[in-house]
Amino acid sequence: MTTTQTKLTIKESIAVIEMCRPPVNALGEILRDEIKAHIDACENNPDVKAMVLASNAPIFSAGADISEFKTGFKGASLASIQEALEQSKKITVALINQKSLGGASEIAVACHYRVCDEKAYIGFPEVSLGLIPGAGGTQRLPRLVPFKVALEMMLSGKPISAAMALESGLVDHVTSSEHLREEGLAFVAKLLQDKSPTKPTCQQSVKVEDAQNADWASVAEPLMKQMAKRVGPTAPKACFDAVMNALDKPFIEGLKEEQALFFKAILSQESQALQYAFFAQRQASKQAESISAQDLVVPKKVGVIGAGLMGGGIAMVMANAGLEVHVIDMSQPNLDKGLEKIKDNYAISVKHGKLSQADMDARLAHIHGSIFMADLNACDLVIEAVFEDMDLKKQIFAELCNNCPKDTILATNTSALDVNEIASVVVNPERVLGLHFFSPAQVTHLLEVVRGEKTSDAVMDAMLIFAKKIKKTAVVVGVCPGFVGNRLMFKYLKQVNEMIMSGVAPSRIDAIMKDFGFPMGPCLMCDMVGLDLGWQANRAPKDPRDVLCQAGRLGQKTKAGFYDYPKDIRHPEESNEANELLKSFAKSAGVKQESLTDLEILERCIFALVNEGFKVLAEGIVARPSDIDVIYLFGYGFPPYKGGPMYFAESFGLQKVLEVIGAFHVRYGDFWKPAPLLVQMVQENKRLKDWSTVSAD
Ligand code: 3H9
Repeated sequence: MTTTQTKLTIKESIAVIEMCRPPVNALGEILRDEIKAHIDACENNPDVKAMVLASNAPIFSAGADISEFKTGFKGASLASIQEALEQSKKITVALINQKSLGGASEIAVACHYRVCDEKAYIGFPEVSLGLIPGAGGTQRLPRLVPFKVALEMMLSGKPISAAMALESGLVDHVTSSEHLREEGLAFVAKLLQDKSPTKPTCQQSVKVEDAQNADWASVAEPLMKQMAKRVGPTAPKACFDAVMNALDKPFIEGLKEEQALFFKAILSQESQALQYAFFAQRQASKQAESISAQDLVVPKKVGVIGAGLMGGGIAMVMANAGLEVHVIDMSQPNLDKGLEKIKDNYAISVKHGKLSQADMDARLAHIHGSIFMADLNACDLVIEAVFEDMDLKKQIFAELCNNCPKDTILATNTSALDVNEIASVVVNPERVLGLHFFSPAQVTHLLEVVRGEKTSDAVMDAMLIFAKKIKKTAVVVGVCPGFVGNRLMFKYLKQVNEMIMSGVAPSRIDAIMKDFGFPMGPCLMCDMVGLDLGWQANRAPKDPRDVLCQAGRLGQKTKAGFYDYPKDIRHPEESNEANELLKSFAKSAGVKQESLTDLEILERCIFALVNEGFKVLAEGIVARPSDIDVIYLFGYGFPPYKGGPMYFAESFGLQKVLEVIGAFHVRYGDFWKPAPLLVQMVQENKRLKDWSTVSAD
């Protein structure tokens, strides 16, 4: 048989079926067909006594090929592969390297035995895509490992480590990482020698009987609630129902119901949005013209200028990724304070059990500091993170030219200033770009990679690979005030301000946005960030934030902002004082009071983002609409199961969006002038994916 994605070798009665579909062995039609054909051939081959499913790619497998969810499954099914392995008269073994996810783990649990390397992770992440394991996982896993482990793995989507897999019985043997193949095959040879059973473990286990009397609904509830915030309610509920079937339904019946629940989930709006977001995230960091990876210099030593909140956070990101980082500040006391803050942040993680003391020490050992620019001369990348002052930034970049080799990549973490102007003081500006981290940098996933007009392709490509290394979701954006995230956010907050001025309580806006799915509403978010960002004390107040600042209510840091925080910042309370201040300011400014419906409030917030999104797209600041969605999903808490503002607009209907924006335009004036691209797309009945094909003016 000619194969393209697998390789079969038979040696000493052991057949090894290798999956060779890098990078992740996604189990697409060809791969499934070839695996199934090999299994059938080995089953009928008297020389074969054991079959081992292994991988020739960097990981075992990422599971079902998600791109097939749109086109439908053809060829051999995962179920047919599982049945063949489970019912085989030969010993069947999954040999798991690094990662086994979703459908691949479902194949693994259908094998008679599982072996993995010590660094491996095994999981069922389907819920993160708004799905449930749909190839028997919900029925086999609870029969193989303690019921609680199975339930939590599938509800959370989080993979477990090799050590935990061994402890729970999910794997039978763990090898060293370097010698998985040899040690795994030795394990199989021993099984043969011992005449170990060809056991369909999952179907006959009595594990579920021990679990029948517990109150699993109560156990699952907190996890289901937590997951629903990210993936919507459908998948966690379907997952729970499917797993519970393993307790009281025969295996075959449980499988049938799993199928029905899986196909219902796959068609849900939540799952469609999450599948879209999966590919959108990966596409966002791709450039039209990519340089070959071998030709790129990806930084190993990073300099950070500024030991403040942003600089410190960025230094932590580097150290967390195992990179050497050198922090510079203008004064020794500032530097000491910044380094101390980094230590405190790590200590909090240790206290909460999220990091070991040894890991904290190792990370701190990567962070160095000094007050001399010359100490950056060995860095491959320098990130400037001082406050937003163009003259200061230009001065720093000019100094960097004198202190670093001419190929050191120079980045600014500005959130709004013109990257091209900063680059203008650098002799070879093709190495200058923006790396816009979002606060707190060590937590927020998003990174806007800002391409200046002179930034080279090689620098952009190196930074995109680098972004992956430091575990950030990168989106390439062009230069404009606020780039994409903040530019859209200004519009959103402008609407929030206007609605407050027209008499809507901040807490009502927050409740509506939270109900939509944001982790917090805009007013609470402003309290968290600090209301005084950009506030000028000597200027007459022009919006609600200025009014609150003037009254000393700067947000959570003063325990008073839009809300009061009498206990602590985690417990905001409605503030009569703030509400009165805002009301009297609106009155003195003569703003007409109006009553708005919840829907109008929601539409003013979301469609302010969408209208600006179309403008950003038309200006070429992003390459595709989904880039805007990725920015909002990974940097601003837009609910993932709603796909991002642009995706949401399309699901709502672009025609309807335009009607609402048009009505706001009539009612509220120029702010709401519909973006020309939106108008044109509606006129030409275009889908978002075809936005670039609208006719030229
Ligand atoms: C499932 O299994 C359902 C079953 O229960 C039932 C079925 C009936 N499919 O992320 P990366 C691509 S649902 C297709 O950049 P990393 C990805 O798009 C599935 N393609 O690498 C990218 O392509 P490109 C459950 C996939 O090292 C390339 O591979 N499984 C798939 O940062 C590299 O990916 C999951 O949810 C896929 N399954 O991370 C796992 N996976 O280069 C989803 C990846 O063209 N995958 N690609 O942009 C992941 O979590 C990560 O990709 C992984 C690697 C951790 C594996």
